[in-house]
Amino acid sequence: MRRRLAVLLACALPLTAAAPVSAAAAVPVVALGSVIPAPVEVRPGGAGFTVTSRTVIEARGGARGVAERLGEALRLRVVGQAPGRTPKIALELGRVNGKPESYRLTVGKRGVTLRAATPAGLFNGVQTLQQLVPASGAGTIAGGEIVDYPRFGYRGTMLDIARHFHTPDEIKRHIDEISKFKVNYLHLHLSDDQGWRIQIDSWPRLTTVGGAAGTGVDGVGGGFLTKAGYRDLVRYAASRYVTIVPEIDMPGHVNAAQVAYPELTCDGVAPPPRTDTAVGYSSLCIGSETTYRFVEDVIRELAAMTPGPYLHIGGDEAHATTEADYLTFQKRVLPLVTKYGKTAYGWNEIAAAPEAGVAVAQYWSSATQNATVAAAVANGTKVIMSPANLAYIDQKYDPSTRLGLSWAGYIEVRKAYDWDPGTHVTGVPESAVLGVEAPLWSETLRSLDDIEYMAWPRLAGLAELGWSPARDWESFRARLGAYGPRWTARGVDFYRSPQIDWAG
Ligand code: TNX
Repeated sequence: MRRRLAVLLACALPLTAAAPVSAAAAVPVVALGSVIPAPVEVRPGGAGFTVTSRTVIEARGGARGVAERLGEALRLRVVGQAPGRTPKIALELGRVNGKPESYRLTVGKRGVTLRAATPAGLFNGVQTLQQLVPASGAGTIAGGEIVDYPRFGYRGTMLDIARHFHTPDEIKRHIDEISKFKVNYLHLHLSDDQGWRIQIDSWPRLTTVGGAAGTGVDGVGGGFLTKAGYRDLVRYAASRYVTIVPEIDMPGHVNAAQVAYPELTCDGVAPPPRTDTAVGYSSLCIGSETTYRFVEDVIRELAAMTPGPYLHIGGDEAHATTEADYLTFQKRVLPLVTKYGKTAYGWNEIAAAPEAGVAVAQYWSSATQNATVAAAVANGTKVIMSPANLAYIDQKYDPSTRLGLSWAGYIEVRKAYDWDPGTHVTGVPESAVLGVEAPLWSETLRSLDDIEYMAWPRLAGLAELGWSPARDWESFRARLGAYGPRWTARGVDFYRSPQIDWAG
């Protein structure tokens, strides 16, 4: 059994990996290059290190928090200083190479040393280290050194909790999983036509009505986050070095808000609640001052409970708003986000507004938007890449996928992996790209299993596009196949793509 695992891991070695140093030994040896996302530099060499129950974790000062988490995960003791020859994993804060989030991991006979300039860098290194400890818990990490840092500062995914409310516990479990791949932003789509999911004190009916039982697609996705619940999620995410990006979608996708507050429509009449999946039929009343009082209240309250830099104001598919009204709206609303200390972030339609020069545009739609986005970039707008036909992890893998939609096409694992965010849109150079995000819309999703099945393994590939400097499908494919048993061991429901040779 052990031998079989060793052989499987050996077969899965990517091009950059070391050969197993002790093929004859009974314990598996995990190559330094087997990690997802692929590290920037891997220099195999020297004796490896075997983690046993005698291994201690050594950490001082600012390294202690991350070390405690590693200790819990590996069930090892954490100490301030380990005596002389004790086999140890030492975590230390100190300069590596000046790159944000970087870390250096050195593996030798006596132990492992992980060094980073910041706790976020240490956390990244710990994610790498955990993938190097054999899934079985026993075994040897190959000797050598990794020096690693991300290509992009923003590696994100989005979860739609408007179409279906996913509970704080489900969101936390998802945060645990995404952070293992160094995904560091979680965008929460908090409002849409079918539901409103975040408590706003100055407009309480948004959640008492808009988040009530019976809201959501098919009327089965009710619920909302209280302010305390949201703050708790923000803290939980931060402890995994994940930043929450809240989104209130407007001026379209507002039916749930208008059901709760009919004064947000132009005729003052409440529309019927909607539980279907149509888009593009609702709009805030652009000429009404009530609209801007509402928007400012929401932005102010949301900004006050969000420590992260971004506040997403939606802006997509506003088909029930005229183009002129759309621009009028953005002219007032984009500066409001700045007023409350946040960077405005919106779907790529916001790029049409001159005020978007200080904002971030999330590229999702087809080539018809490219010229507008490129012009905005020339005016200072930064871009997050989420092209729907490649990065939308709510799309089916193939025609037989039970969950998901397919309007943007089928997205198998290779398709999600094999593109370049730095050159994808003409006129949007890598220097204007902050990173990559994989949105997960929830029209068809109900449970955590559903979330996981759509996210994994594609999100691992998109995380690699955001982190690693180069992509190599054959290498990724091999590393992914070897990773499968880790998901299985944690009970994560993933899609066993036929493109991958799954181990275990
Ligand atoms: C388009 S893409 C939407 C969402 C849907 C999604 C389903 C975008 C910015 N808007 O309203 O949920 O398609 O795939």
